[in-house]
Amino acid sequence: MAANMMNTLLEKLHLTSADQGGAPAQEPSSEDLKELQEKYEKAKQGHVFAFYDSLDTEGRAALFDQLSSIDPGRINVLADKALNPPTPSPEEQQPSIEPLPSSACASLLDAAQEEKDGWYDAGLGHIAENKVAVVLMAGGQGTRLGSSDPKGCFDIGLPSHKSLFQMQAERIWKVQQLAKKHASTSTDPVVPWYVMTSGPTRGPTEKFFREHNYFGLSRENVVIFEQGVLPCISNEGKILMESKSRVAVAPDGNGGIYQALMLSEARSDMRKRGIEHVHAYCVDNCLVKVADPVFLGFASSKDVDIATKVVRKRAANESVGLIVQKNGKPDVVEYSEIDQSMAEATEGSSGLLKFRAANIVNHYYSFRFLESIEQWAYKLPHHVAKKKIPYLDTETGESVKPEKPNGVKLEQFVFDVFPFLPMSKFACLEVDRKEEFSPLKNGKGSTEDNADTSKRDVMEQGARWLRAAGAVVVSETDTAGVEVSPFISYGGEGLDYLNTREIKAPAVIERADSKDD
Ligand code: UD2
Repeated sequence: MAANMMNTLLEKLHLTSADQGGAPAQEPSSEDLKELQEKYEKAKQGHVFAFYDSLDTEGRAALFDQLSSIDPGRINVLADKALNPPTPSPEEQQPSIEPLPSSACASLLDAAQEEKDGWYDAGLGHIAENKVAVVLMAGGQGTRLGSSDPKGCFDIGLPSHKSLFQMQAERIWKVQQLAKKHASTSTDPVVPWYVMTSGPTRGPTEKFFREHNYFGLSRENVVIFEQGVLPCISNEGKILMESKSRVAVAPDGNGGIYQALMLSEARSDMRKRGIEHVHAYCVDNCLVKVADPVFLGFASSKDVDIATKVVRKRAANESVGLIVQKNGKPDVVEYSEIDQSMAEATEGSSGLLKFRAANIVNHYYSFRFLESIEQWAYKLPHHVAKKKIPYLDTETGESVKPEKPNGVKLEQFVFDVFPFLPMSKFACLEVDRKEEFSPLKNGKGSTEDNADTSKRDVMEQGARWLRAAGAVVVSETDTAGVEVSPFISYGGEGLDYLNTREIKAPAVIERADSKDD
């Protein structure tokens, strides 16, 4: 991309070249410093330089570098919107919100087997032709889980003690093998894996992948990239300082994926490889079918730009977004923003929740759509999270740990791109929750969506697969279930060799000639 085009794009995204890993930080010239200080003074954010003179060279260079990558004028606009939300227009006040039209939906719970087989074969075909990539959203900080490690490193307690990252890597390996067999090709298909991290998760994630030798995948097919950050804002609209030489920042939300795909060169890498279909998914779902051939085949058969998987909402108060039709456009109402009456509304005599299409952060994109990121990424709204944000008081120089929310973090949501599409370019596939969704959200002591429920759901799935293959699963303890390695089976296929075998649960089926351990 020509330099001037890149600069125009960066301006549009309110980024500067300094943000693009430019030359190593140097202490600025007095003219450059003066220019930047004036820019911040003009935006009434001059307090960020309060301790500049007291910093050493390294501190000054770091602060100048960071401040150069932030546009204080834009931050003021976002902060003002966040702290003084504009009165919604009548259409926004009373949007027409309905479930998606049936024309945009399908369900694996009632689709004909031959239709599902058709999607599966088409999806394996795309993989065999090296047209499929996966993007893992792994920048979240797992605060509710209570672990400081990236969630993908988490061991949910399976007999194999595999991490979520390892399970996902092995599913990629297996689906490549299935595609190779399906296309009876001699070359190994490649599904490149783009792992999006954030500031806090990048280092530990890279280290974990290196230590595990990329879980058997080729290093050149695993691209770890980083999403952007946004400054934390005080309740008075001021940029908060984390220290004398650093602005307090937070990851810009999983909606930062679009800007990050473009700026990190991940998208260029996909283009070079001839990718046409992209599966983007959430790290914390232990049942996720990575590069799911059925989903890929379904979405490509409808020739949509975006498709999303949903499961039936478990209860009105479940913390999941809802896929809806808002003013005729595909949209998601996030759990943190839904009103109770809508969450509890039921449908006629069925008693089913009227809004039950639960978002599971499992999205398909046509690559051609990702080529248009420049045209709309900057339009994604920012959601506001009121938080207790430790900061440095620039009057006193004291670090403060607030007792109550003293500011806001701004984040973008990955699904806020949905309304940019006409309904004709969007599709929704309902899948079986027990086969495809068991999120790891909560820490010890919680009753759902935690490591125990994740382990239970993986083991129960394996036992179901074995029984369907004709094996007899007997359980000597109440920890029923069998872990079936992704190397053995991706979705329950290829287990016929266990027909009539007795398997004592708990067990791990790890090798084709597996003895139950
Ligand atoms: C997400 C969905 C919610 C529902 C729920 C189901 C969004 C915005 N909300 O809520 O609708 O589907 O999951 O489990 O998707 N992430 C990043 N960078 C960030 C923040 C998050 O990569 O800055 C990743 C995170 O690592 C995870 C995914 O996005 O893979 C979802 O993030 P979360 O678990 O924090 O989202 P949650 O549970 O609030």
